[in-house]
Amino acid sequence: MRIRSLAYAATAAGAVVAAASMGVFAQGPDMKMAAPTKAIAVLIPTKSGALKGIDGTITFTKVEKGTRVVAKITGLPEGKHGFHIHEFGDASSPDGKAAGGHFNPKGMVHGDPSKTAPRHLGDLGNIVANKEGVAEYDMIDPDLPMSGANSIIGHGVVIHEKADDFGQPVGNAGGRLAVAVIGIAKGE
Ligand SMILES: [Cu+2]
Repeated sequence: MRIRSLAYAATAAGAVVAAASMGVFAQGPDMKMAAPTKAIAVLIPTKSGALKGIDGTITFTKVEKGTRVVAKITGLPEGKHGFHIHEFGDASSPDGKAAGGHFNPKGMVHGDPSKTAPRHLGDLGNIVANKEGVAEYDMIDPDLPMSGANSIIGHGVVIHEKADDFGQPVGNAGGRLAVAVIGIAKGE
């Protein structure tokens, strides 16, 4: 009898635990964080980028017509550099390759984001560095989501050695000078 009541007690306790965890799931939608309105990516130079002293941040802010992408990067060789969101938010490899290929959740061909033609979601075109090595970028992208299935949050950003010439399959932009991970930032 005693054993039986203990077993009963254990079952009852289990049920309470189960109910509690179900409760957590049931509360999911309420507990879920609101969709991010701002994200930030802080550049980490690759081995070759570190030699040049590359530094900078990229912010993504939700605006009425899409996502505003603003970047200021210093220490770049003068000229155009391919600028993409890559599949992985992984800056761990010295050559930047842990960031994987272009973020392309819709399975499109590579393209120029300033055109209406198809593009990888991660195709941000080029950033252009002046003689002082400073590149600034400020564009509103109508297609970059910060929430939902194709959210850019947690993916990577890559600054390439060469220009993205929009050739197939990935724009011939060469090696990687810096990588960043897109994280949720405090909204404005
Ligand atoms: Cu790239």
